[in-house]
Amino acid sequence: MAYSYDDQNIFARILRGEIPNQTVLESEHALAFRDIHPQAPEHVLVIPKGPYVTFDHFALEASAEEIVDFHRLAGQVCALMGVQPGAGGLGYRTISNAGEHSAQEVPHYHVHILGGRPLGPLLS
Ligand code: D5M
Repeated sequence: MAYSYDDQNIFARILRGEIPNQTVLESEHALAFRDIHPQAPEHVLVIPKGPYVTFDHFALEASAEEIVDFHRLAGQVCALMGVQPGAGGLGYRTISNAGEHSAQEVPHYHVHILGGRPLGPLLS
């Protein structure tokens, strides 16, 4: 499957330093920053630095090093937010939208991490 990556998307521009962001954490292969339209007290986006469009694109084509680095950074974001249910926090939700049926706005793979309030059932 050939994925087509638009290098003018807003997250690509953030990665190139062309527009500002509120960085939370950064690693060799990933960046975590605050969502511009937060839907919870804590709402952070985690993106790989490589040109991946969706979860499946990243999971199928990124290197093992990129995949591990990305998930480690996402875990560190949860720890920083203090929301880990196994470590005294009250929990959080991860979401990744892919494609038009999911209303993906930005065509660069990202995981939303939401926390800091009760989030309710996913499909409510
Ligand atoms: O959601 C994309 C998310 O990206 C949406 O919650 C807004 C956020 N967004 C858009 N532009 C920016 C900038 N410049 N900084 C931070 N956050 C941003 P999705 O529907 O999953 O594609």
